[in-house]
Order: sequence, then structure tokens, then C-alpha cells
Amino acid sequence: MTLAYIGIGANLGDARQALKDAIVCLAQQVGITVAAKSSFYRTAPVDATGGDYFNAVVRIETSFTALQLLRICHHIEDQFGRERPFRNAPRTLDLDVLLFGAETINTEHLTVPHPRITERAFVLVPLIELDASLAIPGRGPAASFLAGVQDQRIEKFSSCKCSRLQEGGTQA
Ligand code: PH2
Ligand code: MG
Ligand code: MG
Repeated sequence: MTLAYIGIGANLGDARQALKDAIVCLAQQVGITVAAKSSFYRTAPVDATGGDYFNAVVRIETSFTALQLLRICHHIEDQFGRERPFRNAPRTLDLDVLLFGAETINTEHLTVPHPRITERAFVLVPLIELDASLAIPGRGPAASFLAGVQDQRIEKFSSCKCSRLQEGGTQA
């Protein structure tokens, strides 16, 4: 089992609902347990066009490899109608493998830790909410990068109330 972190974002359609549904969807996968979920945050687009995003991060335990996990994330994005007309286009759902245990991975399809993990408040803030002493492999304490993203607008929206998760563990 590997402890991994997945970043979730959306800014098209009912983005808040998409985040909730995506967490349920992840939890329904055989081989994935959602161990913790951050609050939801409303965030200004970074290097991107479109409206405000909703963002969150989940900590999972998984029996999959990082590449298998990436494929599952892409499959779920597709189920949510994700289109990719241009780089950083507004999206119905984005699922990014941020961290995968202590692994550093540099392949054509996957870079872990996520290459921009230390530059983005919408990732750092929810990550640190889940684990204030989190270390990013090869980079150091996540909290040490917070000062560098202070100019990025991020507002805690609410705790994620995924009632189906709370009632039934991994059951939808
Ligand atoms: N994702 C991006 C680019 N910019 N900005 C915010 N606020 N939230 C995101 O999830 C996001 C972004 C590329 O994946
Ligand atoms: Mg992304
Ligand atoms: Mg992505």
C-alpha cells in the first residue's frame, strides 16, 4: 500500500459538485481508499483563463502503481466530460497525482512530485491542511513554500461534506 495525494480542481459547470462526486468516484475504486480529504477552496486561476476554480486535495492509500493511478485519474476525468482544447483550458475535472509515497518519478507521462507543486497555493494550502509537517520528496517541507504563493487568491469554502462517504466508508 502506498500513501498518495491527489489534487482535484474544476472551473466549468457545477465545479463544487464535481469535486464531491470525484471524491466518491475515487473512493469507489477497488484498490483505493480515501483516507482524508481537505476543505474545498475557491481559488483564482493560476496561469489559466476562465472563472474561479474549486480545489481540494485527498490523501489516499492505494495498491496501484503511480502510472496505474494516473490512468484511473484520467479515466475519471473522461467520465466527467473533460475536454482538452488547449493547455490549462477551463475544465470540468482535473485529477493530478501530486505525491506518491516517497517516490520521485520522471517519465514521459508522469512527473512526481507534481512539477509545480511548490508554486501553487491551490495545491500547497490543502496539502498542508491535511499534514502540516508534510515533506515533499527532494524539495523539503511543504510549509516552507507557502510564503512564495502568498499573492495567489485562495479562500476556504467549506469542509467537504461527502455524506455518502461519511455514512458508508467507501460505499456510494
Ligand atoms: N489548474 C491548472 C492551472 N491553473 N488554477 C487554479 N486556481 N486551480 C487549478 O486547479 C488550476 C489552475 C492546471 O491544471
Ligand atoms: Mg492540474
Ligand atoms: Mg491534470
